Amino acid sequence: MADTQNLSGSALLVIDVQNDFCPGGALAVESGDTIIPRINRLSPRFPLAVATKDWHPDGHISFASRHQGKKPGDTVPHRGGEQQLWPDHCVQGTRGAELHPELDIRPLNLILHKGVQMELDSYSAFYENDGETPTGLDSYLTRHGINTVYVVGLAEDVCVYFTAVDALRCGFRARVVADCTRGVDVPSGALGRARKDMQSRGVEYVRFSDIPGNT
Ligand code: VGL
Ligand code: ZN
Repeated sequence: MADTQNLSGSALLVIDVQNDFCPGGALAVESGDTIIPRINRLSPRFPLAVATKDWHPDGHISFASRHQGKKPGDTVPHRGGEQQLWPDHCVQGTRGAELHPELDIRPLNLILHKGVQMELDSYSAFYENDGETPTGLDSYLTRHGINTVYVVGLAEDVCVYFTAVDALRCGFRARVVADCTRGVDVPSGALGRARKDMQSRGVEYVRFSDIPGNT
């Protein structure tokens, strides 16, 4: 079992717990809101807690509505790779882009906006999707003496996945809290692949009850 006895040197990364990713939202993750009470119990136990918000300008490259004849789930070629297309979501300043009202923001040290560039998506909290533009989170965590990140939030196979993998790339230990995340599984099978890939790279899966201070 993972050594989770002591949370010093650990940060909690709360990924995209926003209205649009919760039931009723534009890109709802099934039972996405059910993880919030557990996240609220975790965040005060960490010396550092960071939340991210997916924060797109209207007309963002990742919106199917921006590409003629395309629908959510399709992909378009983009900068030598592929851009996955989604419904319009997390548009800056809208209610859908706000953190879910039940998420306790009081223990959060930092709220990081990502995906703010019109022509570039950002799934990971560490790098934008070009794989090289840093968000600044790596330096922030390093300057705070962090060596391990616990990743929770939405969605497990998209932003949680890319955040956990990039955390390893930045030299942190990365742990996903299995019962504090939920996946979209788009396209179907993506969630299973993401879990397998994370674990083969060295991301550890832990449960809420494994984390010190939980009762
Ligand atoms: C996300 C799809 C598009 C996420 C963000 O937060 O997982 N998924 N943008
Ligand atoms: Zn997005």
